[in-house]
Amino acid sequence: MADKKFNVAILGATGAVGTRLIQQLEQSTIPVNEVHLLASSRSAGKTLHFNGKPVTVEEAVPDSFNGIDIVLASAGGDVSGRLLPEAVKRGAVCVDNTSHFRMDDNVPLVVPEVNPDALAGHNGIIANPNCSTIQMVVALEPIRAQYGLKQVIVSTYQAASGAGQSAINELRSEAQDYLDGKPMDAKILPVKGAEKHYPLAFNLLPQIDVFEDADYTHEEWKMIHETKKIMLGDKNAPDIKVTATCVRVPVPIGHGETVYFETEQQPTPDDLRAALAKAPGVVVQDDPSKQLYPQPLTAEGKRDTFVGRIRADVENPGAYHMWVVSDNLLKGAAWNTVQIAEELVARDLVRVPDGAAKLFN
Ligand code: NAP
Ligand code: 3JN
Repeated sequence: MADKKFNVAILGATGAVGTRLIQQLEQSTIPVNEVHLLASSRSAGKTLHFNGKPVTVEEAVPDSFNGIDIVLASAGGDVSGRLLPEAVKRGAVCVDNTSHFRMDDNVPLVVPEVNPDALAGHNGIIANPNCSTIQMVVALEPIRAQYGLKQVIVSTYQAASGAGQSAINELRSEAQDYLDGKPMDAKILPVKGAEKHYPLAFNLLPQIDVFEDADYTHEEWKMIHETKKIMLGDKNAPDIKVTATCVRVPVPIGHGETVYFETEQQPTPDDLRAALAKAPGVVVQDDPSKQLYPQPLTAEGKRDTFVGRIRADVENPGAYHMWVVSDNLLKGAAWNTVQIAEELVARDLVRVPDGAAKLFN
């Protein structure tokens, strides 16, 4: 096993996340034998590169997974729902970046800094959480582990790239039109296919994805349920109360979050800084005297989650604020996905248990 090299397929390889999956795999500790780059028929035949060598993009079909050991998937929930069971049937272990399998009881939802042991009983599919959830739980887990956690109230400031390459393009062309004094033409945000579209450039959109129960958006419900599944193993766990407001901001890359939380004990802000400073994947940037705090521009291209503005709520003992920023396409998507795959390799878990494929039929 020590010398094994893995055949890896990247599903959605041409997308905003997929291109970063290629880079993160190139920089990973995973010993790669062959890499297969899969997308839709639209991109079949295009040339991308892996470690400097050209690789032709293939149309993703069930037989694309013959002989594949690891699938890194980021081509949307419907594609994962259709193709990942086929990959598992053919013996490939899949790390899925979409929401399709996240709440399935047979599927671990994993952030390696928080719940890596959930990988142990996997059935061939492991889910990568939503980007906004990942960076929040990376910052909250060291606090929960040391001081207990009762409640979380989060507001997000989410970059355009969370909605795909087409949303980044839309933000750029709207910004140019605004500066040129022309009308802005919104066709994608806040949600592709919705009845109304609004410009994001020079604006804020308090809607990410569609509206659902209790007037929360789908993105807000994802943050609530995913946080509970990752931290407590149950999407409805009552032990930590979580509520969210998700807002799209005119930033290309890098999600910000104000996280207000209440702990069981009453640490000082310095205690919280110390707990975060030694936590894996976290970089504390918190010095008001030097105007040091995390920003999307400085987080872009990095794998870490950056935390600053840590302070107590002076009118509510045991409650605190912090500001959390991360590259949504890396720690929020491609890096977390590849990091899960690294963990599977390190733990000798790149195998599909007998009979697992039927769980996803
Ligand atoms: P994107 O830039 O629009 O890229 C979509 C990718 O999916 C492209 O490679 C596209 O290939 C491929 N694709 C589309 N339809 C396909 C099909 N029928 N068969 C095979 N491949 C197909 O989107 P993105 O931002 O990379 O996001 C992709 C997905 O990743 C999202 O839908 C979402 O599920 C997930 N995501 C997760 C997070 C997170 O929070 N963890 C964040 C962002 C995205 P073509 O080039 O052929 O069109
Ligand atoms: O909008 C963002 O900033 C994050 C978006 C994530 C996303 C976009 C389209 C589809 C997801 C996701 O991963 O939660 C999905 C999805 O797979 O449901």
